[in-house]
Amino acid sequence: MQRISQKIVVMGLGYIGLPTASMLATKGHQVLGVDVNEAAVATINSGRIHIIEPDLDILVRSAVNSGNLKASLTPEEGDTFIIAVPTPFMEIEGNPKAPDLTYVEAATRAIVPVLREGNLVILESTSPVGTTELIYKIIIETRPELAGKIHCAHCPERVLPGHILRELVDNDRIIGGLSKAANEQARDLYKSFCNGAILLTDSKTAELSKLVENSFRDVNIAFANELSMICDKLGINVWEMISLANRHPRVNILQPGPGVGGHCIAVDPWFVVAAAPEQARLIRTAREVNDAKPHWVIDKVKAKAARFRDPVIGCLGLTFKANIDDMRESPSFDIVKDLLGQNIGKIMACDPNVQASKVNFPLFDLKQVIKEADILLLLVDHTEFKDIDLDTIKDKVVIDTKGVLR
Ligand code: SAJ
Repeated sequence: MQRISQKIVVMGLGYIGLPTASMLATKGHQVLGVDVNEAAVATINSGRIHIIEPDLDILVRSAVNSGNLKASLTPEEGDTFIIAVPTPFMEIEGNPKAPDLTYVEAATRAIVPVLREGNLVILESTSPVGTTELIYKIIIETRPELAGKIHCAHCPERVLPGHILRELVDNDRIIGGLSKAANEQARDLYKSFCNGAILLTDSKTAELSKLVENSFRDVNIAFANELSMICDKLGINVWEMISLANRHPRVNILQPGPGVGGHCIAVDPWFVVAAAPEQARLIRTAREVNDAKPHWVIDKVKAKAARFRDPVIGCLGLTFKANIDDMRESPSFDIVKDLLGQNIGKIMACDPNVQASKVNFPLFDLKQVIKEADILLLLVDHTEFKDIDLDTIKDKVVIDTKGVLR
């Protein structure tokens, strides 16, 4: 491990920026975390956190208490700048799923005035191919005297929400620099906290490999979701069938669900499609299959509800995956919202991880839902739902999108 202390400015204090900034601070670097959210800046400066992630509160507290981590609304001079801001999609020129680089561009423009010769600018945000070059261009347009004297690299984040701190240290990292010097400087920085291999390449290869990792997972989940619909048509238990097929030494099918959520896997494949629409046919189709799955689930519920006079429909889960509180791009949340507008019966939504103030419809306690529901729709495999006593629901119609109530 290298232990050369640096002054590091981290732009964006969300699910990636905050853990990275805190990790660097606890390794002895002087870190300034910058965010546009005033409340988040104040919370972090008081040693607390504004997002939910296991053990992050402890890491942030220790980083702030050590004096090595400070949060601010504006950047200052430093040695290295890390950009970790969102890259969602938006409608641009008729393409409804085009990459939105507004935040990356704004973060870059914010650091331009404080950059110095020899600085390293690292883009961690998942980005379309060519974004690292774009950052360099933006810098040089305003500060032409820095041409050839600023180093830029893409180092895509690859951590899994729920396991961020462990994966931040253990995962291999890809670094794609615009120059050899950029690669070497970035490698030395990541070596200060990363136990995984550090793999050097060029910026475009690094950008595409990150997008492809998430597209790979999306395509494989689409395969599982397609199988769930085929099995439903043929009257076959998809969970049993997949577990049997997976006993083949070279088969590893993922699990079906109500659709694909989160801010990464449901988004990043579109960046590949936007860059090569004619070639990315499988990647586009996988997105379409996964995006269609919530509608298939809604139709299932409507068909079952039609058999009752005034059905009570218990919906278990709102988040985009198990044991987190994150509802971004969550198919479960979208399904519940849709059912609430359908006038097909009483909808009782339940999620032990979601605070009532975070949604604009009533939430019910699990026990009450189990007692009152005619139809139980399981949408998220939270631990609390896995622990449901099957005897208590044996008289109900169960639509189990995650295969846990078996
Ligand atoms: N899902 C399924 N079936 C499965 C696995 C997942 O339906 O067998 C669904 C989940 O329920 C969820 C969605 O897919 O709705 C995505 O969940 P996830 O756990 O697969 O991934 P994320 O979005 O939490 O994190 C991903 C990770 N990428 C890969 O595993 C290739 C993570 O390593 C990335 O850092 C992260 O995206 C990111 O930030 O890009």
